[in-house]
Amino acid sequence: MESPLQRAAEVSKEHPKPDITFSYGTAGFRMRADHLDSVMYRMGLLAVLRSKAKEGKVIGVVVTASHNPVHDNGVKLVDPLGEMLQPSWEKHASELANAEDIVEVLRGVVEEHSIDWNVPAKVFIARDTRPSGVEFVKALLDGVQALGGSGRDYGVLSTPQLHYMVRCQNTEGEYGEATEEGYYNKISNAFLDLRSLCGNTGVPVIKLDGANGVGALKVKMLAKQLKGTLSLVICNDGSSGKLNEKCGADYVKLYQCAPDGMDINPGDRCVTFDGDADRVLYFYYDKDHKFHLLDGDRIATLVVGYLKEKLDKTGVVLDRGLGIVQTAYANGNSTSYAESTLGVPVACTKTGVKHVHHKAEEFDIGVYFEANGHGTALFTNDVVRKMKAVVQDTDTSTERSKAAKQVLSLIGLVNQTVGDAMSDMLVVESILHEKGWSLEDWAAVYTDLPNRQRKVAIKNRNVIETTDAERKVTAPQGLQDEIDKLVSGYKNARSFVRPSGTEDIVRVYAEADTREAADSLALAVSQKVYDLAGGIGDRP
Ligand code: G16
Repeated sequence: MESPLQRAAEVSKEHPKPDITFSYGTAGFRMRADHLDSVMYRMGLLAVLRSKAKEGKVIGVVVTASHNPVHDNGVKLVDPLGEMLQPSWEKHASELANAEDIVEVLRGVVEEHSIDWNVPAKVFIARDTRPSGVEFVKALLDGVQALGGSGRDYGVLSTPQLHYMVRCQNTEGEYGEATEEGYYNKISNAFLDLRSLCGNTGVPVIKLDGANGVGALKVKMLAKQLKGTLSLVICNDGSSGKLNEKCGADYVKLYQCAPDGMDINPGDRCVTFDGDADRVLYFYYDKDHKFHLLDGDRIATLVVGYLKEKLDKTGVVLDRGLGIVQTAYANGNSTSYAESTLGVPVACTKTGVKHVHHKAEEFDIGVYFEANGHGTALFTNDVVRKMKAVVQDTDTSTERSKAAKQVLSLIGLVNQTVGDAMSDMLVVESILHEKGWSLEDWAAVYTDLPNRQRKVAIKNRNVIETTDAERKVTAPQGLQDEIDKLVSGYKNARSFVRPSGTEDIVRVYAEADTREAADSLALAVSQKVYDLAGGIGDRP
């Protein structure tokens, strides 16, 4: 009889590998969709081995290229508690994607992890709205079936919804029901609980940029369960525009302007999702028609400030405390506000949810947000236990009991597996509603240092090497000295460069005391990258 490995090799002929080197980047494999068929098939194979290695727990696979243009696609694996794939398995993913002989690599993984072929494997799959995703799910299922695993295809879901399904299934329903309806029920119930505990009235009107992606579809379904507590005007819902084209959270953050496809008046409360709805940002125009962005740093400080206030009211003491995790992109003023005004410790990691998430687990309540709007909050069981004890032991009419109930409802509302645009938006809405804040009130809490991000195309982005949570360059030689020299010419300035793990470019970030200074520093650093690291195309 044919062995599973022989079968995998046989079916692999239907998914030939192109002459390309693949690498598991910031959020899995990501590139032009035309090159990805073999990678999809092979990730189906790997998901089966991962599931077997985790005693038959469900492993998730998401077919998405998130913020990238529609002609790209990508794939990433999701571990049993809905978190990103364990970093030590990323090397297996890259080796398998690049292998000429897949049997050798598969055998190596089986031996290294002492995988028992008798353990049944289960894989949950979902995709975003990219047309190429349909065939890719078939390729993935071919991989899953070739190694004898069972696959469940959820069709189109937001990325965080698939993360949620995986966790629900592996915790036997403790986290929620592993269905789309279960997802909407869980977060809408928690949101309505928070609304009822706050007592304030009013129905905020939100103008939402859905990036012409999956978030626009799914938020419509969520809205039906919110019982009129929010009014959502959904723009860029995919009915005409292209995915992520001049819209979506990445575009808004990068260009610091409103997306196309929205009719905005001064003071309107505007929200933008990215293409797979795992990032969210707020923005508005003031009465002088000046654009204001409320980014991931701003959301993190809002959530942490709220939780700190509630913790103080409950009197609960946490051994590992409350903290924020940021990346090098965090605005310098958000870090100072968190540390000095809120009195909360701030940790910094490399870019990527996989890094910030693990760091946040070091706190009892770890709130992580990347400036680009990707983030969530993590709570240990100890927090839940202590809050429940306060509710049980305290007169329900007291502020102390109410605060504990609010924390528990917030925990129900947050998607603890990964950043989730829909759930995060409801978290922000809950806090703003309770405080009675407009976006202007929220923006007034601290002032961002003007900042600018740019992209530079170079021949091989891997020539750029970094250290110190990506804040310093170690190669090419001399580049960091040049950046330091440039930065010293500006006030309150900071700049760094790093290769993107999702696009074939180098990212440049600069902040300084004025808009002009931040723009000019970002340009000057981009030119140095172009000159010293092998720039291609037009010089910035
Ligand atoms: C992904 C990751 C994020 C990361 C972003 C950009 O987001 O999940 O953690 O910040 O890529 O990464 P890079 O700068 O390496 O290109 P998304 O929303 O695109 O999946």
